[in-house]
Amino acid sequence: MRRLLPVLAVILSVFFAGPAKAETGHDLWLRYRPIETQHRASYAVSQWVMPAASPMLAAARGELQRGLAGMLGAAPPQVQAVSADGALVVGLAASPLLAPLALPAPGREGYVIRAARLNGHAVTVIAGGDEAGVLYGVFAYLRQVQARQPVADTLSAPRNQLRLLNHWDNLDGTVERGYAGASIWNWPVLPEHVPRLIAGYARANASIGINGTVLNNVNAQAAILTPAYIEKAKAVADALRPWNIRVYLSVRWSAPIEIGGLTSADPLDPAVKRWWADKAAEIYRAIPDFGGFLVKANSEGQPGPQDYRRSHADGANMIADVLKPHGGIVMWRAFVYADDPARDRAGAAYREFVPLDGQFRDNVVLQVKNGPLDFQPREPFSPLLAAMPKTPLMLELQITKEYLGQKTHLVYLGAQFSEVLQTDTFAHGPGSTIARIVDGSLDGHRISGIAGVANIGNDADWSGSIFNQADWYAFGRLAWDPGLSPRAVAAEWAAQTFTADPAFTGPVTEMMMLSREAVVHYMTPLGLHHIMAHGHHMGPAPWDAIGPREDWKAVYYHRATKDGIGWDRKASGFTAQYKPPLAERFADVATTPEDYLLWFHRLAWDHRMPSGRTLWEQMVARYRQGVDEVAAMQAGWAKMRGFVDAERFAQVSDYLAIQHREAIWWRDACLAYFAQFSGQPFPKDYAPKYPLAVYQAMPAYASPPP
Ligand code: GCW
Repeated sequence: MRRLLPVLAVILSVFFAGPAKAETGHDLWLRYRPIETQHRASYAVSQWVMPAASPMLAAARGELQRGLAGMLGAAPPQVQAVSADGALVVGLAASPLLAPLALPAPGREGYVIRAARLNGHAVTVIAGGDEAGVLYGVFAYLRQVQARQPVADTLSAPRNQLRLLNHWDNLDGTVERGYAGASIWNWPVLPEHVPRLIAGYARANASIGINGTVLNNVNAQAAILTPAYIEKAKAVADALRPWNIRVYLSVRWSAPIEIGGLTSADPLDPAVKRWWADKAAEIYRAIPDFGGFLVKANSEGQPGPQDYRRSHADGANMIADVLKPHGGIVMWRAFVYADDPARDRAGAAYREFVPLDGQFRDNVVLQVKNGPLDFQPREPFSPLLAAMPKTPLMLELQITKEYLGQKTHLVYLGAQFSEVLQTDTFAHGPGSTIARIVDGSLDGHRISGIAGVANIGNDADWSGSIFNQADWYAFGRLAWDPGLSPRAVAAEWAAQTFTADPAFTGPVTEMMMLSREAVVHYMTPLGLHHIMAHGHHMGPAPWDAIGPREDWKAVYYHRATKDGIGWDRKASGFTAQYKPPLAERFADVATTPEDYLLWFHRLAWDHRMPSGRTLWEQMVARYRQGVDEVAAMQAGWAKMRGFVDAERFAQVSDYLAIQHREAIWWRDACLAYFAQFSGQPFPKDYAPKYPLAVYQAMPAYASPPP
């Protein structure tokens, strides 16, 4: 028996410790694992002082307690005044406790982390410019410890004022373009019961600086504005408030007719305006810090002011006026392409909105998608972003992977988001990055912000896969500070989510950065776009030519014939929507980056590329490269087995296998299709496995065996 004891101990420890616990990923990046022995001294805390006289400060204190307890084994004693070296002192920068330190002013939502001396003792201070700043400072401190980074002197404040998630959640619990289960709002049980998931959601968002959320789909139902749903939204708002998250709602333009008994929704009709004013007052009675409305109008069949021959400005301003007395804002979406598709859909939003610059009220912000089309794997930036200096512009990014492999593909979007934010638009000459347009600094706007279409649902892992969590994480971090390196954000996420061991974070960060290029290569290389299957947008279908609108068909976008492929967007007038020197750069094949080549140009199949290959050969090479890159990701992940619990390791491996199979599907289906036009053979060592007809006959969400 005595000899069996150690064996038994091992079995028991395996049984009760980490590895045997079913690991769903539900804890996200907030895991607070015990600090390894060799790192303990760096993060020792002898005692901590943190007064908390409000729900938000109490939330911050609870989080710190939880984090310290998890990482140090037990939370150190909480005391009223510092009496030992190594104490942690947390509070408002201006509080009597911290004011004597004369710290630099952190500003709104900002914080300072600093080594200092208090009462003669060496302390670490976390000081917030306001209560939200304290909350964010606590999370920043915990992040550094979790990532096993040195606790560094930090002064940080958000670059963007509005850091919002947009949920495309419907009231029946489904989520448009959602791949992570049903809506987390669980409307039927609200307001009486507020599921725990909602507080967990708020806490996760606070940890990355997100401070607002639009609860419902932009394809909105009028019912969201009925008293019953306002009560439900109030219950959610109450649960989010301690975490500094405000609630916003998407509204349907025709709501005054559908639920208000009016016969018109004309923005200039006084009865319509009165209805909206009463509705706003009703909402603010329930939710005093309500943020405002998000509006999708006259887009993809949604009603809007143009139904009454009024402009987008007429519509936005009417709503802005009724929200103004309450401090609310209107986020008016620029995703419109109502006009004639014969005129190139890519240029539609610019044509509609640029003439309205300067006509919007000061509490209107225009919400613009990063690309001129629609969240493609890679798009040039929307020229609208550089063309409305008198209007605050909010950037809309898509965190859910509608066009990028949906639930399973590992595609790190932090790299894509950063690429967009760092793009120079030349709006006012060099240095006019998208980051500076949306943060308001370029044109001196009061409102600034970034919205991300959420990838969150009630799946155990929140986002449909473990690696999709990284996209949510990176969105929040980059909305706070667009200047962060996406690579550093990936490393920080991986360290907190799995292990801070550089033997793990190094290769995994490389894999994440590679994944962003891989998806472009195996789906839409060389500037191809919108060649996915109709409707559900999953899988390749460059042959797609069905449907009610020309500009919903793949063939509208690639235009492949025996003569060539791509769209001459100089001729369509689109390149002229960019500022110089970009307008000229994109108008000339020689100066257009390969990434955007077929976006801007129509070229013959034997066009000579800088590589010396023909266009066709380059296309084949890029598609093949994409598949090879996914294979490299698989091989890299296989080496990480020793660092990761079995469940999460297996999910990632399994999903990478799916991604590999589907990357082959993309490569082969697209090349089988384009081969009919190219007039050139496949290379000797490659040909699609099946004839084109097999790919064309695949049912939705099914790919042929590799
Ligand atoms: O990308 C398209 C999506 C729609 C979406 C629309 C939009 C919410 O396919 O599902 O509708 O964009 O952004 O309004």
